[in-house]
Amino acid sequence: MTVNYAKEGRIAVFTLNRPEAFNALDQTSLEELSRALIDFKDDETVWVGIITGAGGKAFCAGADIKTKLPTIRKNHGQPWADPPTILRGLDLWKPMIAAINGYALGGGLELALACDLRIASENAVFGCPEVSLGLIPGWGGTQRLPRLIGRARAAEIILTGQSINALEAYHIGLINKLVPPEQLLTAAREMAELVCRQAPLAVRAAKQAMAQGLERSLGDGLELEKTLIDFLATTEDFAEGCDAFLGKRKANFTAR
Ligand code: CO8
Repeated sequence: MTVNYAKEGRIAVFTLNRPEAFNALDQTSLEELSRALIDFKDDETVWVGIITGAGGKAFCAGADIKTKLPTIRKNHGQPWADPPTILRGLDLWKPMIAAINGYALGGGLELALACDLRIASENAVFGCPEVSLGLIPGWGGTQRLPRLIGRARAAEIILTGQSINALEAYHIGLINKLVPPEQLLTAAREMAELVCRQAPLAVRAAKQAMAQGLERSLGDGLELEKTLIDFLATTEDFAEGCDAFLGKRKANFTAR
């Protein structure tokens, strides 16, 4: 398999598995990733996803330059043809954590940007080298990077094509947490466990409100927030959360 997909309790772990090509995404890995993400989306037993790369060197070195990039020329002018993933085409409100264990370049950085939280090992390297190939970050990078770190920083990374190290990425807000390589997956699991302790429908509504709200006016975003509150008001987990607080006990959430 080019993408390993495992469920560990409430957590689903996606591991890009082409270490010989620095986990570059070819058509097969995109299709396998798409199938795994759709399963994760539909499976009520798993609440939070972690995505990482196999081998110690790379999270993902982007689109496969040998086999994937030539299809761009072939498909030019055609409707979007990549399988639905968090890069594009799949609305997934369950939270995703990127555990970045080395190079996150081009489409690899874009995959991390499509996650909600990013934890990186100290040896991680980030960059968008697409302009050096005559391309632009085309899996959402030109849109998500400036929204995340601001236009000036994003322009520097995208227009120069130069990489930055993990410490710099941390300082500019590209990643949430920086850890030694051997602690990366533990740190990602700890963060996932923290999210799993919260009411899952509320977590998903919060993700949806943030993601869709960023594309709307403040007024429309506040309306969206109200719609989601109206939905959460009817859930068993809302009653359970309040009841547990007042009863000074731990809440038992069921995603209902
Ligand atoms: N695609 C295919 N193979 C790759 C890729 C890649 N992106 N990156 C690395 N590899 C392969 C190398 O070809 C090499 O294979 P082999 O051993 O068979 O020659 C192996 O991985 C190891 O690579 P290196 O020997 O180069 O290892 P180094 O340690 O010297 O360098 C780097 C590691 C810095 C990661 C280097 O390999 C590199 O610069 N890779 C390319 C990174 C890059 O340019 N990424 C952007 C790709 S374009 C993209 O992502 C566009 C996304 C949007 C697409 C939109 C579609 C519609």
